[in-house]
Amino acid sequence: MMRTRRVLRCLTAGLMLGASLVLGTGVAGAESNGGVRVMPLGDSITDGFTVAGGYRIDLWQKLVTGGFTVDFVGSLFNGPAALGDHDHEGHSGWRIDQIDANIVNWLRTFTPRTILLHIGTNDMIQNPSGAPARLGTLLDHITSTAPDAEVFVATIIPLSGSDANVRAFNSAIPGLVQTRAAAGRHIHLVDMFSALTTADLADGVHPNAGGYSKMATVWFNALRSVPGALTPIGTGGDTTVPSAPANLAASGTTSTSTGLSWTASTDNVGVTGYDILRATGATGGTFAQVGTSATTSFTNTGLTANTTYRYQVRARDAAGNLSAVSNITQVTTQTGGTTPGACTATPTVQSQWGTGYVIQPMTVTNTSTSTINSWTVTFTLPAGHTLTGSWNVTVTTSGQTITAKSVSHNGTLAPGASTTSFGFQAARPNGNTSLPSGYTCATP
Ligand SMILES: [Ca+2]
Ligand SMILES: [Ca+2]
Repeated sequence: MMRTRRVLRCLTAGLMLGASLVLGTGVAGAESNGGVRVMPLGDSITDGFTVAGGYRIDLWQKLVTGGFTVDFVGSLFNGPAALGDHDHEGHSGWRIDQIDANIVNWLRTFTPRTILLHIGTNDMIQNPSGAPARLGTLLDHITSTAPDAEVFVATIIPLSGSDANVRAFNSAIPGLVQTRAAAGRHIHLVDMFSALTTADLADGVHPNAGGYSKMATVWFNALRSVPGALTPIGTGGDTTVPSAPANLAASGTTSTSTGLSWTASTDNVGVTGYDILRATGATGGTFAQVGTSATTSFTNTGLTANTTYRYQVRARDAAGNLSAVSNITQVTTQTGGTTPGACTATPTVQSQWGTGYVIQPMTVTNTSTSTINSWTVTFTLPAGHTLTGSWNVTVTTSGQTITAKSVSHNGTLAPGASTTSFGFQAARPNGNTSLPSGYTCATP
């Protein structure tokens, strides 16, 4: 017990020093993005001892991935860049009574929409007797000062050497929450204790990174379970989620991209957009958001060749309500992208006249150090020019962009070798003297 107490006090000093070094000032500059104000409230477990930022890091990531716009608030500030908003109210070493002595001022200063409270660990170490009554007093001060705020009250995580005290304290919390909820207070119980074991602790008191991640998951699920907890007050109180998008399908899949489309969702107020989620592989993996769309289609680029992906989409409304996810559609990208720069294409103007020209030969040279078995030359015709003929290539035309692919007898080139078999003819407006440009060559 005494050893633990000294540990907690050292932590406080260490964290203050760390914050000063990182910020260059002793006092935080608050970050605000105009999102829903959420106050992480408690002690060093909220501050994030052993992992600066603690559960707030993964919680932030989940909120961002989920498409929620959140503004963490509080008078303190710490954590890494992955924690996009460093504000919090987690006071290292503090007991319930110390939080209680300051809570009214903090609530009036930061006016949180939602409060995440994890407090009592230092009481277990320093003064467990009467801790539930002190927590009840704190909850009354919170809910009377911020009656519209959604207050999430966690059971405290396991604490090495104080298991009986922790269990006794936690066992009182459901009753404290239920009596206040029954009285109309916006207060919710969060079972944090059962999410962690002492194996998730780094020092017997504070979680390790994995333990904090578990806490983040519990907080996130709790936040999602209460309509409005992540929605600003005054958005019309819309708590109806849109219907799930349907008939998600992929088309036009290349080696690096695929096109998605789906049937629109409906909503009591209106669908404002869709989130596109992707997992890699035919099974397993985790769906993560890769983009958003205001329409019922999306093109996902930057994919890896010859790779299987699964997609889902979900809809959102103006209040931030998210629909269930759509059906899954699976795609496998085409084998092999092109390798630019493995070859060159050099045009020779054989002849030209007022209304046209012939490029012959187009010299294609393998500039790489290995044999290539096919090549693709791309170039741009000036406006008004049209291709009237070509030879010894397969041509695709897209607007003014011409793509010419080798055929069986001229695709294979040893390192340094060239072919002069390919050429083309084009027409142009009378008097126009311009010629094609932007010749590139790639394999295959
Ligand atoms: Ca903030
Ligand atoms: Ca709605």
